[in-house]
Amino acid sequence: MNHELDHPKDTGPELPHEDFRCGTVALAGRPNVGKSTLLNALIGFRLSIVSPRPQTTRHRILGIATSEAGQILYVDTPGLHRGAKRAMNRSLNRAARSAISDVDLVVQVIEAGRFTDEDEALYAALVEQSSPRILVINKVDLNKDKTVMLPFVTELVTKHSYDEIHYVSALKKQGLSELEQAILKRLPVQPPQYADDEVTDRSERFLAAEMVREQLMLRLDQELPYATTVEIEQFSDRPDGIAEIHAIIWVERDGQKAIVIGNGGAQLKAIGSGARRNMERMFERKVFLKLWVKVREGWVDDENMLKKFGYTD
Ligand SMILES: Nc1nc2c(ncn2[C@@H]2O[C@H](COP(=O)(O)OP(=O)(O)OP(=O)(O)O)[C@@H](O)[C@H]2O)c(=O)[nH]1
Ligand SMILES: [Mg+2]
Repeated sequence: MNHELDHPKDTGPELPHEDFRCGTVALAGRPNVGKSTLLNALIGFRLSIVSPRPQTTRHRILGIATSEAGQILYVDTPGLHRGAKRAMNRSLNRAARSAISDVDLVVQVIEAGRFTDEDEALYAALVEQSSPRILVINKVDLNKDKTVMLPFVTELVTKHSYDEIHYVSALKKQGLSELEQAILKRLPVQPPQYADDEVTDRSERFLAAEMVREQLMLRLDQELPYATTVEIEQFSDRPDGIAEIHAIIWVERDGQKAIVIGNGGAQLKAIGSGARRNMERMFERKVFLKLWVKVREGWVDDENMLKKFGYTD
């Protein structure tokens, strides 16, 4: 599998058959509704990082699903949220907003039984776009009592207009093939933009940073994950076939550094081995991962630092 492709091909392959479809689909929604879980389920590959915490995704991430019928270019996005006071949060919202324009279709993901002010704000932004929109009601596995869904959806559609509504469990992989069919039929007939074995346009370097960040989201408490980011300082393939990766975990304060390292380095070791395991699975080779923790005061509020750390989209 080639994860390294940075640019789409100049000339795509021949049209496999005359009604082959290809287009871009944004997965949008407020934080934590399951957009990244859905992306991974739809492409059949664990590409985008997932955690139980809101604001896990910080970048737009392209995931490619190619079948006989077509090629769907899914764009996972940071959760659109309100009251974004810090520069980092504003950057997340900018990335989310830019990802919903210039696409062939938007899938708005919500949680079963809940339509919050943030869902409403996203809907208002979608109405301003001309692209068709599908509502995905995710996490239906959590609703044991199915009868409560009917009044919820009835109420929803009196005030909102969607081209289609789908009930899905991204976690349990339910309702996905119907959703895929609905998406595909709304995409333009055109040749694929990527080779059929490609899953993303993101580099291994980017994905390595994400996998360290996923461990931070999973293992650190309270606000600490939001004070961290990851920079890959070195990514090189050694002659023995091992990928050597050096990453810096940036935090805002000395006290945070001590917590990330943990007692006798135990926390940092757990972060490293969790990330390394996932990298080896994704990169299909052995990984030697070295981590450092460094302090950069106020980076979360500093536009220039955000740029340096890759938050530019
Ligand atoms: N029960 C259940 N949990 C789900 C489902 N889909 C996602 N989750 C869980 O919801 C949490 C958030 O999932 P993510 O995929 O990270 O959500 P997201 O919308 O990408 O969140 P942000 O990146 O923060 O905007 C995780 O704990 C997932 O396991 C589902 O269908 N059912
Ligand atoms: Mg996400």
